[in-house]
Amino acid sequence: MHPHAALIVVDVQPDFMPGGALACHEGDAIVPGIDRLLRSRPFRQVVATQDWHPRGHISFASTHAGKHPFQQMSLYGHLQTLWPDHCVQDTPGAALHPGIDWSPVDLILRKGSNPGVDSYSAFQENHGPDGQRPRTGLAGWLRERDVSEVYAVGLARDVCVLWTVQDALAAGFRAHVIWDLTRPVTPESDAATRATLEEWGVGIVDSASLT
Ligand code: VGL
Ligand code: ZN
Repeated sequence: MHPHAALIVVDVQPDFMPGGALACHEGDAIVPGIDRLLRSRPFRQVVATQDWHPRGHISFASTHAGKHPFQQMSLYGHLQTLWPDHCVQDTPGAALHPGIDWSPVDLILRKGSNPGVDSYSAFQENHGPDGQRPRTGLAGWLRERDVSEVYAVGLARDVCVLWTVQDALAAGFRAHVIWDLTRPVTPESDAATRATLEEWGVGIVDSASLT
């Protein structure tokens, strides 16, 4: 393992598990592998993100009269997918998944708490009303700790993991996805996700190759 690598564990929360409010396909399958990876801790730093929305969040279909989950709408000039209510602050579905021992995590980053802006990536919020994407400070936090490359696991492969990796690259980090420790909201998107990652120069690796 590269001595300057960090692991980012994205949104491993009950609401993204099968039976949850916004289920990822086979989302639960990644839980034991992430727990094992955290125990062996082959990374300099470990960051976990936690999707953490207030009630009535702008990304919830229920917030918009006549809209349905998974519909898209234009928001501040960008396409916003509308989701079922999920990861509402202080509900059990928003907890960090109880099947993982989170004690090796150095930083837990909550995102999506701005009621009017969605936040997929660990590095930046989605576009806000002023057209900006406010930074979370994670890039600086990692640089201060001599991190130059990141490995991403978690949920969802086609949404928050993908956006996190894209912003990691934009912030100047090398990026890898541990493919077998991610799962998508939309399994049909897998081929496109893989092609996009390859085009960006993101390393696609298997967890077995890390230990
Ligand atoms: C996510 C949709 C909405 C994710 C979060 O974690 O990928 N997707 N909020
Ligand atoms: Zn969300």
